Amino acid sequence: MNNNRQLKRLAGIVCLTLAGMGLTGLSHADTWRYAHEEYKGDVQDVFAHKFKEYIEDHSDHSLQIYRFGELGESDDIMEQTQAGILQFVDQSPGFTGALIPEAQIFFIPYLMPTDMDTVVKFFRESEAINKDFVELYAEQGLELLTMFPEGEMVVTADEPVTSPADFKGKKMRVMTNPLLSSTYEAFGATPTPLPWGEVYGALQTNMIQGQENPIFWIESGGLYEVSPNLIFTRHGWFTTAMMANQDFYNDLPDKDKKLVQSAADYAFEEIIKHIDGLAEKSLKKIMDASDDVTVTRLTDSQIEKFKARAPQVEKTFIDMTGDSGKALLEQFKEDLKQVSGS
Ligand code: 6CS
Repeated sequence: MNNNRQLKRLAGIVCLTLAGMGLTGLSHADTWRYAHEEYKGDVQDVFAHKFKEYIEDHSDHSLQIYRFGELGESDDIMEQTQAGILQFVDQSPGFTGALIPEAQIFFIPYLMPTDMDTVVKFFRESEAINKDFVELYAEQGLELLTMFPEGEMVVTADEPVTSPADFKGKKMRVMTNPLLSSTYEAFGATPTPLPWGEVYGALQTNMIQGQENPIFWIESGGLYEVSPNLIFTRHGWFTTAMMANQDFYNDLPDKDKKLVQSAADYAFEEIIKHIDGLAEKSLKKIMDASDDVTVTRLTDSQIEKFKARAPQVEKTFIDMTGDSGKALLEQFKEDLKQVSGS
């Protein structure tokens, strides 16, 4: 064999070896871990399973999903993700305030539109959501993959509430972010921050007299059993955020980064279909299950009394977050103007 042929043969062997590594060594199948904050069949669980379905249908990787309680509370699963024990997490901004104060923007009352189509358009198109928040989460070692709405916030209480005066003396459970406490203070109530695991028991024992959540959760968590007066205040939407540990994400080959992004996009579209009509279905289940439930839909003039308290919460948000929060709020409002067409 002359030198030339020997070289060609060697080159061929090297090529085959590299191709083999590509199939077996470099692109091996991994099992990724994903935790969220809800129960079987709830919105975050549906999202997680759609994400899993896409990943598993389009790669050799598999996804292990952990639901509420299996690995602890919301703060625990975030810590585990930051530490790299979990690769993916869904944590709602309601619990992210200490880590990313700007995430509390969702708790400025009456900032978000009330109709679902506009809300969905906002999540799809907003620069604040799709660019600014990505940067804010990245500063905490997190690759934000998507934010999505779960449902309109509805207040439940021990009696119907139609004005800030009716909230006087009521301890209202809030998720553990300081801005949401400011909102309920502004509404005339006494805010009581609690992790989710303590809410049902606290309502049952009258330690607290109310809370807020989307209807599907009031139904699935049985909150109406212990807090039967539902009040539609139209002050906000429950939003959540799904993300990856950033070191894990950055180390993925490009094709897996694309896979993860596409899986998040697919799950987003599926969840928008899932939440369409979900509140109505859940309300019907509640009404069928209980004779004690009352439903109060605030009139426009009743809403005005709560809305009048929103500017003080907006000011508190800026005090808490400084220039970064102020810029985010401006972008948020600009994006809302674009999607509302006003
Ligand atoms: O109120 C809460 O804490 C919970 N609410 C919803 C809709 N999802 C998860 C969260 O922990």
